[in-house]
Amino acid sequence: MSKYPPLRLHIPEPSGRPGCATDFSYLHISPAGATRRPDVDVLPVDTQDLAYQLVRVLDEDGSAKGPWDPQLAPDFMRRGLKAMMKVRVFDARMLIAQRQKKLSFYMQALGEEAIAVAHGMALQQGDMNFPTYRQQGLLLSRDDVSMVEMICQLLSNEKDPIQGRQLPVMYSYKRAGFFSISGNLATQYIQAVGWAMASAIKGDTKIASAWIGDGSTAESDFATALTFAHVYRAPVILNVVNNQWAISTFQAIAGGEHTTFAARGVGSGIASLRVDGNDFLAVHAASLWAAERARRGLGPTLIEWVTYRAGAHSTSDDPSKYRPGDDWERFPLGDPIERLRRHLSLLGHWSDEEHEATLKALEAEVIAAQREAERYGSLLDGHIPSVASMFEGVYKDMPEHLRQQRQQLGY
Ligand SMILES: Cc1ncc(C[n+]2csc(CCOP(=O)(O)OP(=O)(O)O)c2C)c(N)n1
Ligand SMILES: [Mg+2]
Repeated sequence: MSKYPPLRLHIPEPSGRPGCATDFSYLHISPAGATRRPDVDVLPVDTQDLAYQLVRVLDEDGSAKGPWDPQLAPDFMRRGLKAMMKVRVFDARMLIAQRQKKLSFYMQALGEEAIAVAHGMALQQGDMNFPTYRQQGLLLSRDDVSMVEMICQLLSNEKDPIQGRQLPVMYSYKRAGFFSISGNLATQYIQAVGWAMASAIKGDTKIASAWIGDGSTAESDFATALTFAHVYRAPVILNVVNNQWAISTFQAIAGGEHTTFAARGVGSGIASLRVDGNDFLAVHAASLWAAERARRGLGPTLIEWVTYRAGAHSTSDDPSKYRPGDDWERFPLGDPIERLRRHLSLLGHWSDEEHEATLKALEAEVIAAQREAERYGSLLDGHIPSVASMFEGVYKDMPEHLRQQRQQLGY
């Protein structure tokens, strides 16, 4: 007989269930302004404490505090606020279009808008993001990406730039620093590191930005990417968007319980930060810090963005089955749009009237873009790319067996 009791497997559980409030104390939220800001040439090992704290700038009352305040010009912040509002309006409208069966599938970034928008605004032309499906803010915050074209991709219509070969939301914009989204989670993380290594091998000045969700860090590609990034000091930013959920699976199942995702970076020899992802100023400041490290050849930075996926995982998901309905309202980091709005209002650079007018203008802009995109068809009217296009884009010279198959289809 063993002197020990029988072993038991520990199964992490979310701290809230439908009808029962979540105790968010597990997030260990530090006050705004409390976390130190080291120089960009800090050694990875000396960021250990930062991997367990939270970089925050915006206080509850809307004031900016502490060493991470990026001291942004009001116009820049107004641009950021408008871009976040645009993402939210766009998402709401596309969600309705999916319910109307005009598109087959949609994924919102509700509650996470600050991350992609403020990060994208910290990068430079030529840098390359390897995004997941929740970083539409990287595209919608740019002037050189047509909203009409994005909607054509969602509608899988005749003007879909990728001809229906990807799920809706899986955009691809090389010229806008947006690598094709992979439906196979985590694959893009290692590709981003490889792209960054290639940039360094060529002696270029461009950097890569890799994106992954909390749940997907459980994929082995995540660990492989960290090893390569560390060993070759790749000029890459390793973003982990911890929105607490991976469809219906709580982040603790991917290993977030009693530790942080940022700590994975430090453990791999990578400078790491844990940042309030709903704080536009903190996201921008941390992104600039990491971009500067990468560009100066100081190595990769892993950033865990703490946020909350306020909406359903996708249009195929019903979160009321697995979590409390009012979680987002009680989430201690609040709503990213409301927080920047409060800050700008406090500075006298935004008003309720301007907010309402902006919302109206954005709604009109999205509706107009949708109308134009629908002229080229939608799933509802069956105006999808020609079947013949299925045979294009793989082979330079079409092999005989494909030529025959195409002929059999009458093309
Ligand atoms: C390799 C792989 N495994 C599983 C899936 C199915 N899947 C799609 S999204 C998702 C959840 C991902 O969660 P997370 O990484 O936290 O990202 P989030 O959706 O929260 O942004 C899963 C399991 C997939 N697409 N690819
Ligand atoms: Mg997640």
